[in-house]
Amino acid sequence: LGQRGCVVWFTGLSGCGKSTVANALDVMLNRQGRATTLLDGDNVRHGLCAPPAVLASEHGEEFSQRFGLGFGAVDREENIRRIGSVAALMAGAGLITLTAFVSPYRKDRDRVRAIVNETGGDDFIEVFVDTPLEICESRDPKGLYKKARAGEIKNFTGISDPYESPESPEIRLDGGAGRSVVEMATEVAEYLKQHNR
Ligand code: GGZ
Repeated sequence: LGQRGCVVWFTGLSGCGKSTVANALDVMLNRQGRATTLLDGDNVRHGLCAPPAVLASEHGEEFSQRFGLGFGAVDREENIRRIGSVAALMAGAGLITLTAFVSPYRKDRDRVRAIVNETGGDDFIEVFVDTPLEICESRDPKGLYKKARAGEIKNFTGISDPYESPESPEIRLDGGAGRSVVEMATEVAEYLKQHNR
C-alpha cells in the first residue's frame, strides 16, 4: 500500500478560494497516482448535512427539524462534527481526504483535529486560506455577500457571524497576494511530500 491517509482541512471565508484550491490539489494528487477524496459544501450540504427544507418532504417535519442543518452556531458545530468523523474514517482507510468548509469556530476544528490525530501521528493538516473579507466580498460568485449585506441572509460569516482564524495552522495561504490557484495547491502538495503523505 502507499502512504498513510490524512485529512487536509481547508478553512476560510466564503469566496476565499478554499474549494478551488482543494479541487486543484485533488487533480494534482490524482495525477501523481494518489488516492484522494474531496468533501465540500457542494456535496455534503446536499446529502449528509442537508437543510431542513430538503428533508421535510421525504422524512417529515419532526425529522427535518431534528436532523436538518442550517448555519446557526449549533448547526455549524454539528455540520463540522459529521464531516470530521467521516473524514477521519476516510483517512483511516488510507485516503488523502481533502475538506473545504468555512468551519468558522476554532473549537469545532480543534475537536476534529483531536479525533483525527487520536489514531496515531499528525494526520490532521489545517490549511487556512487567508483572504481578506473585501476580496471575498468583491468576488461574490453566488451573490451571497450582497444578500447578507441586505439582511436577506442571516448569520453570514464575515458579515453578521464570526470567523475565528486558526492560531497555528500547518499551512497558511495568503489568498490576497495575487498567487495563482496552481501555486497555492502546489505549496500544499509540497508540504504533503515533505511530511511523507
Ligand atoms: C456562510 C453560507 C451561509 C452562511 C449559505 N454563512 O461560498 P459558498 O456559499 O459556496 O460557501 C458557503 C457555504 C458554507 O457552508 P459550510 O458547510 O462550509 O459552512 S460551515 O462550515 O460554517 O458549516 C456559502 C454558503 O454555504 N452559505 N449560507 N450563513 N456561508
